[in-house]
Amino acid sequence: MAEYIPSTRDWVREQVELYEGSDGAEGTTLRDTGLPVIIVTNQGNKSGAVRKTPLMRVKDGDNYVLVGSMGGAPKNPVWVYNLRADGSVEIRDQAEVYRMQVREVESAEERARLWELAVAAYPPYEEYQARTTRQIPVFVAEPA
Ligand code: F42
Repeated sequence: MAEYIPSTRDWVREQVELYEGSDGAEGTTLRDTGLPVIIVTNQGNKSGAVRKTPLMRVKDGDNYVLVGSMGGAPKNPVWVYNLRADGSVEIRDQAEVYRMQVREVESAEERARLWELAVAAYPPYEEYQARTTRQIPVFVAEPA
């Protein structure tokens, strides 16, 4: 089993600890928004270490949509490069943990449909896209 390297950001690391430590009973929403969050566990593409990233929960049937928004920052979050390199992940949604395969959404049509779902689940995504010139990457995680 590879070593787990927690996020360098306190609030992110603490959310992962609370969420996983309570088996998905606590820490499952984004701060006081009440909106649900999932935890994506994957491998770092350089370190090979286990990485855990909380993301907003956007569902499309049995699939999850992963949005690399990082608050509209100019650069992609690092996890985007990890998932491009290796799409094999585990997704925790409250008490359930699923093995999933992630692919980046390439077609404009599919992206438009999933982006709409994402904004419906978490409206600030729209503002984040307006804040940056990069196109925010969108991934879909499907049951492995
Ligand atoms: N971020 C989003 O982009 N979208 C969301 O919907 C979202 C929701 C959300 C909800 C709750 C919450 O607590 C956080 C949320 N975040 C959301 C923030 C998200 O969890 C990440 O913190 C954020 O996207 C930044 O991701 P990051 O991968 O850039 O993380 C940074 C801060 C980080 O900790 N990086 C590590 C580090 O040490 O700097 C990761 C390093 C890493 O993965 N290294 C790779 C390796 O091999 O191990 C190498 C990578 C390379 O290619 O260089």
